[in-house]
Amino acid sequence: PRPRREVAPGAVHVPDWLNPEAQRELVESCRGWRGYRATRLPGGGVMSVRTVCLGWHWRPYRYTRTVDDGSPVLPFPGWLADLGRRALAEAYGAAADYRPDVALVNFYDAAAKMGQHQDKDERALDPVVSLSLGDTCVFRFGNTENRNRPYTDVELRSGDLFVFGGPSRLAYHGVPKTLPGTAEPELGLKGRLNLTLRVSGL
Ligand code: MD5
Ligand code: FE
Repeated sequence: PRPRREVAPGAVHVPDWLNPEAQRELVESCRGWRGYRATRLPGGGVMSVRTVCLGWHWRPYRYTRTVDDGSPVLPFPGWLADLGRRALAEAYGAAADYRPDVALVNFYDAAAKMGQHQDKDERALDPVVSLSLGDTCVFRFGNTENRNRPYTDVELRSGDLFVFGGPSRLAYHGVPKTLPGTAEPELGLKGRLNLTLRVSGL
């Protein structure tokens, strides 16, 4: 990987953390998880990303044990928790007692984006581990007060790791756009996948 960069206290970007083979394997795992769906928002909107959840099902304001159609949530694999611990060690430079039990896997097609929001549906404030695959995106890392300026735009590329902890855990953030066609053809992914590993506290 290239050197880690602390974008804000507790927010660490490690470009190029996953090598091409590890990226291909993770894309294959994402393909195997079935049931990607657009999440409906309480205000009547529908998110443009398609999501599949592991461990717990996320819907705005809460985590549930079952998917909305009543089917069980896919399991959170042990190897993914191990990857999360390695990610934390890499970002913070210290072995970590980190036990993620939820993953949100988001697929972005060329038109998808994610508005500025806080991730505060988790009952625990452990760090969030974010892994990016496929097309590059513009990631907007903001402040803890509101969804407007000041913010910093960071390009996240395939293989990049980002860890959000400490004072950055509740920062507003979003994805104003992806850059279609920027993925390496060898990856075999059209669009962008982002995995976030979280501790539900449930
Ligand atoms: C993405 N996904 O690139 C982002 C990466 C989401 C989401 O935002 O909710 O699925 S995760 C970014 C994140 C998580 C927790 C805290 C902060 C950022 N932060 O403090 O900026 O698709
Ligand atoms: Fe988020």
